[in-house]
Amino acid sequence: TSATTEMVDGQFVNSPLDVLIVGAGFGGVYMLYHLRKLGYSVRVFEAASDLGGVWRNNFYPGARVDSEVPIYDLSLEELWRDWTWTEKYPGYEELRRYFDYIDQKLDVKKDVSFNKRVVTAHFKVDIDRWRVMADDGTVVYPRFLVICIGFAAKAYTPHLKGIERFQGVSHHTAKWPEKGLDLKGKRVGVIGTGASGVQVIQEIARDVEQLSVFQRTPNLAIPMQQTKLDKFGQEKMKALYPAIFERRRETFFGYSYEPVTKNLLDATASERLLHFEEQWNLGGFRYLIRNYADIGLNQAANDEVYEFWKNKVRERLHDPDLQEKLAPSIPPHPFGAKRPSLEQNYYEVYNRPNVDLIDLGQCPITEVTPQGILTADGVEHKLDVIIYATGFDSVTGGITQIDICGLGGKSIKDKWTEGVATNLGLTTASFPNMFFTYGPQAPTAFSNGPTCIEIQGDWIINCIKHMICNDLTYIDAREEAEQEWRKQVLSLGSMSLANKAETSWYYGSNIPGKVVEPYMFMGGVQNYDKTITEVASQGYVGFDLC
Ligand code: N01
Repeated sequence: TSATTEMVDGQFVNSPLDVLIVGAGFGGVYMLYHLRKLGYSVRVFEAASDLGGVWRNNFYPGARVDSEVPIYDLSLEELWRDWTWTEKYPGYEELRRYFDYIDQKLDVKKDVSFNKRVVTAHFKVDIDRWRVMADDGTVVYPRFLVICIGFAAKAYTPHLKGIERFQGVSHHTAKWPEKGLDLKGKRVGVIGTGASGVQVIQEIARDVEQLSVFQRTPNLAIPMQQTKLDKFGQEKMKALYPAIFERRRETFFGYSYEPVTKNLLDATASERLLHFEEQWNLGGFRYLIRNYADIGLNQAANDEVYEFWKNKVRERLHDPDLQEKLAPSIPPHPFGAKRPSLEQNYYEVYNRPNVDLIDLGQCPITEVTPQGILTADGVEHKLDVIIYATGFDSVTGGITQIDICGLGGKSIKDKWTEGVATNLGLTTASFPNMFFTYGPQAPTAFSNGPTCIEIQGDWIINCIKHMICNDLTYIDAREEAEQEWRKQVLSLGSMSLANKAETSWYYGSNIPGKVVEPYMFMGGVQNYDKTITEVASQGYVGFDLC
């Protein structure tokens, strides 16, 4: 076979691929739809057995999205015109149905190869193509490689002493068993109280015999204010959808709302109180995002936001000891430094007699035993099931676990050992014709997912089109441009109060040994969009094209 002959699903294919997309979640599907429409040959390799990306792997009990619809929709009218959600914050089952519907409408699955985890991607200078191999040995040679694996593609389970000796059942939330797990009547331990932990805890507490929550840092969770949605209401709203989708690109976090422009310290006490109450009752991320302009930068303003939050939470807890553990007098970190979860009945769960909160700050885990978890006070918490809600080697972990080699045979993992370097959070120098979405040095977790994905996706699509239309072979980032971008990302990250959290996946400090630095662009979605659009319209300054 010649170097450009491809094998897809065991078949040799004669026409070489223009683009290989890795991942069939929101990003992959969006890219596939548009690139295919432009007439390019495109294939998607997806490690899971179906569409859905993060919603394929994260289906622990209670898994649901923390962004409201339609903000969380793809903006394609072909999709939203006939689709109706049943809840403002849909659960994973409904999100999976949404992906089935996407397939029905856009016929995407015919171009997706499932159960194909990409393991290597090497750039071949002799043929100006990538050689990409999946774990089943399938090899393709695309001209362009677009990685759409999201920020949570590599789950993290801590190396606890004795972990392998546990005789019960244990699962990471992002590796939930496909056939489900019956927790009724079981003694269950949950380690971790991030977004995944909060959701699983509030969902399973009523069903299990005993729930032991191992908390290292309390989550400063805020009310979701879940709402049922009906068809009639949504149909009426649809007239506004185009404006909503346009608006979400113009806001700091990619939602349709912004912080108020006033600083908290300039508002009167009664004004603050009313504003806090209003955002709290509207729910979602409003108490964070629609709060005063200075809460992310000014500690005194932030302290007041924390105080209101603490009092609200304490009202819901019966026991003073629990109040102090879950809503401490001294904030564990500035409010919003770690992502607050959206909760429904999270705090009430701790008033239940079958729920125990183990504060690891006071009493750390010593080891996992065959029967459960031993803490430093000598108590062995006997368990049938351990749920690791311990997060991810986020943002870079999913990319660096693939053996990706660019020019000169250097791997991306080696390139990023001292810190990440990308140009605009879209490409990295010496890896020509390779792009990524919803990854490092882009707004990513500081944006609503689909907003960031569409902004970056459009840029990549236009870039590929520009390359093909102008008969260009390569686009590669210039090192000086990526050093400039890195400087900006680090500088924005160091100004934010977010860097005051001790362990945070925003900075990589949740993973032992990972370089601690801001992993995402915190300068605002609208500014990001403007910057990358300008770079393209000025003829891709900061890139070499030939
Ligand atoms: O992960 P996390 P996640 N011993 O890293 C604890 C998105 N998401 O899966 O805070 C004991 O936030 C750790 O403790 P600490 C969302 O963007 C979205 O929950 O480091 N504990 C923390 O409590 C989110 O931000 C949705 O002190 C240990 C927890 O484990 C991101 O994914 C749902 C430990 C990890 O929390 C990640 O969320 C789910 C150890 N050795 C996820 N190591 C929705 O949209 C870690 N922890 C709803």
